Amino acid sequence: EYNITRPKGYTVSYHFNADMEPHHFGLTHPMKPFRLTLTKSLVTAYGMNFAMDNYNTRIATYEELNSFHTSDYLDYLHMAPPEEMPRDIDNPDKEVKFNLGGSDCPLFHGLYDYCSMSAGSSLDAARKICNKQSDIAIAWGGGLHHAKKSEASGFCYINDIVLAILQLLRCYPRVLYIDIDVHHGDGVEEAFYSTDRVLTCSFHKYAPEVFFPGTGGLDDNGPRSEHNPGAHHAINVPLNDGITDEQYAHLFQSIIGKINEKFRPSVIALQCGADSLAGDRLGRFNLQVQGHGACAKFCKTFGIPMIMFGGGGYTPRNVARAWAYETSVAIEIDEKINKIIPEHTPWRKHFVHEELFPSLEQILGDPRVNRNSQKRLQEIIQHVHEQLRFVNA
Ligand code: TV1
Ligand code: CA
Ligand code: ZN
Repeated sequence: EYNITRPKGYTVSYHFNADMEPHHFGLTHPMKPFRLTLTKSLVTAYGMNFAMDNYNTRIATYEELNSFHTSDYLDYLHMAPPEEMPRDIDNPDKEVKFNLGGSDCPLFHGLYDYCSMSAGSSLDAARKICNKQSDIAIAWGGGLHHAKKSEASGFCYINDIVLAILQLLRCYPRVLYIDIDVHHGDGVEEAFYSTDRVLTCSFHKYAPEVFFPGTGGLDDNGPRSEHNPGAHHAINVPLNDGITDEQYAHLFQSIIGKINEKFRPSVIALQCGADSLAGDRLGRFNLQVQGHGACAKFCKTFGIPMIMFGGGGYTPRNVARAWAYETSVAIEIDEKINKIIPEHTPWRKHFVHEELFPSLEQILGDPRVNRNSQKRLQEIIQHVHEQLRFVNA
């Protein structure tokens, strides 16, 4: 309909598993797997599928999950009875130990399959990048950055990002991990504390005690022992409520631009958590679809391979908008889509009475009071640039 053609000179792949959608964390739980289907239908409504290689992804194997997660954790994740079943009297303290069950990480029916599907998508994406069969691989079903090797945390059970990066490390010398979810990417950061082959950089709302997970201060750069080659390779950008597109773009470009110069990554892993958008049920920022998408757009200018993962995002229609827009950035039709919009709004098929990219006013949620002063943001940039003196490719 919009005559969408493949980008010239590079390949984009889209990794999707339709069987993730029927899984439910619970009626009131903020994580809604149907946002993945919503995104896919929007991408298809624009004909963007014609510009990409589309893969139905497989389930990750136990052995693959085991490349990061411990066997005792995986075994319990596999056999734990769903919440509504009687508790297993032989394993009274395992659920506490592994942080399974309870409100954030409930034990729902089909949980292990759901986790294996999310990980399978991210692993497929990583393999396509390794094989050079794809230059930008999209895995919106992944991005579950809080999971630890033997612990579930913050809606995340299996850390698909860590698994994917471990794959990338087999074929590329240096991986840059960037995390624009409103929460701190603690699980990925911690997994690579001891290597200088992965540099992690998370932008997030930071208010210890008040906002999850409470880590990721400006001075948190991982264990700083003399013998740790990974020292200084964890960068954190702590932010306050209400940050705007303009401020975020400035921060992102000066920090990621500098990291690119110093670290010289061979590949980028970008976690695109959409809970940093305005109007998110859990988030606190004021980013619009364009401001969020500008991060992917900037990363793309480096001309190195990239995986784009999903992550958080709790206002499903906005998640679909952001990830569909970021898909259009990957195939370089974002300008075209923006021009077409005034005449055709296929979005209406899905979201009656709402338009996607009005050019002037902001559309997502009510703006929050901006608690980020220019002075503070300048200090953050300065601080990060100083830290990067210790980083060399
Ligand atoms: C069930 C029903 C669970 C309603 C959880 C918000 C709910 C939250 C719910 C919720 C909620 C959190 C904590 C407190 C730690 C707990 C995918 C000491 C309205 C990547 C994970 C946030 C974010 C976890 C995940 C956080 C991601 N916030 N309603 N739970 N305890 N947990 O604060 O980074 O986006 O909120
Ligand atoms: Ca983040
Ligand atoms: Zn989040």
